[in-house]
Amino acid sequence: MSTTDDLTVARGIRGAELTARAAYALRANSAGPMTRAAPDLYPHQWSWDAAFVSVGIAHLDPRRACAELDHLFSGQWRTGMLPHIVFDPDEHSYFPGPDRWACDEVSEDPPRAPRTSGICQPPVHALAVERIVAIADQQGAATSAHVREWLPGAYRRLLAWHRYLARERDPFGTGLITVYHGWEGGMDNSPRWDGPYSRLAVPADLPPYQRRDTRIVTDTSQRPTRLEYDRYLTSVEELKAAGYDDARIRATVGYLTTDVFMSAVFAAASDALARIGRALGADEVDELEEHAARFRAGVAASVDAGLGLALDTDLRAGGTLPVETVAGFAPLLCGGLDPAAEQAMIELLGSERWAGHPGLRYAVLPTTSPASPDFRPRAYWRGPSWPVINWLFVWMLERRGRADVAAPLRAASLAQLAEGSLAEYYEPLTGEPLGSAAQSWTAAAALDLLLTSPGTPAEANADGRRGVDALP
Ligand code: 2M8
Repeated sequence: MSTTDDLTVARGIRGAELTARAAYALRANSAGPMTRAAPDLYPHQWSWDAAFVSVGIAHLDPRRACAELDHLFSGQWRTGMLPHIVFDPDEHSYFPGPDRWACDEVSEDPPRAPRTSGICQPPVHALAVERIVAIADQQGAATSAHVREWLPGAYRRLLAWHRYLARERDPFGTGLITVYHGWEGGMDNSPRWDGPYSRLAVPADLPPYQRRDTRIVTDTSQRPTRLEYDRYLTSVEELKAAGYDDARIRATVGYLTTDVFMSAVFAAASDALARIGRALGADEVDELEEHAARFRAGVAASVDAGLGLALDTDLRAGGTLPVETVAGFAPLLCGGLDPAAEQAMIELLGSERWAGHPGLRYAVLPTTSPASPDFRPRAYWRGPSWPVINWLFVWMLERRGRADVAAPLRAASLAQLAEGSLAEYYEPLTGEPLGSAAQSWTAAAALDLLLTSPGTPAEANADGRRGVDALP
């Protein structure tokens, strides 16, 4: 691992100062054993945020990184699902909170405490655990031993989570994850979901509600609209009516899609979990490798020849959702394309429709192509560039041996972050920070990009062995 001092020399005061700010933000957002996703806007623990955050924290204190994930695991349902939010019982400033979800009133599956939401998010957790092991291995024998002791328990939790996804979210073996709510894929108001949500009728008797997010981000152009929230809450009521039971949900709810980005994350995470399992001498390695192969193939088969991007499917109306969003690059996260198709996708990524668009302030991936009619540069997941997403692409591309493709994204991401506020997302044409400042996963992205060397396969130790493979 590079040290902050090396970075000071290599990059000037900016790198050192950004490192310090990111470390400070993670510490300041810490609420006991968990980290708030953002100081005010998101005062609870979100699932995929926690995984990213745990990697950032690992650079500072790998034991605390393990505790972060243990807190998330304490919310795991008996189905194996890791819920998208684990609520802090002392916090009441976020909507929808646990009373609106009412999971423990309608289902026996969630734990009695902590209270949680009733949906899930992209399964980046095994990827994070693999990184934590690698980072801890570089921080001395005692730290490494602590994480190794923790690893078998984490592996069992992750195994249950992966089995839940493979069983309940892909019951017909298509290699694509089914999602029940636009919040599950994490890109809430992405134009990917406009079609399916437009077909969801908001009932006249939707229980009234008061949003809290627009009290914190008062420029409403940066947040989802009222109609979008009505639809999100309609979905929640339908899920609740189905008792959060997967079979009943699949049979009854009005909004149901596949998610190619989440599927690619699952394929890559299944590779990681299989490697962890093998290092631990576990029995489930073949099963995990089967998941990886199945979902890699499902993602690769989703590429639309016309757009050159992988597309989601509307499972209610039928048909693909032809929208140019960053999720379409999903195959680059997990592999599976033949070399010519992968090369074509890489060229598209650098082209004027994407990171090479001449109007971009920084040559990072925005969430929607600036050349698309769906592009809205301030509107949350409809156009802004998200550091955490660019970090994930850098990380996965480097892991897949494509440091050449990752390098410009890495450099441009750091240039964007040098602005210093660690924003949730950025206006891609101007570089203006938007959403929450001091967002935890942005701090984690900054730390990891600053403290790993460009092009170094993220899980490789100094001797070239992968972290988990180096376990006894
Ligand atoms: C955003 O989503 C939450 C709902 O889950 C919200 O807007 O209230 C998304 O960016 C999501 O991906 C993220 O995990 C969450 C916390 O950062 O915020």
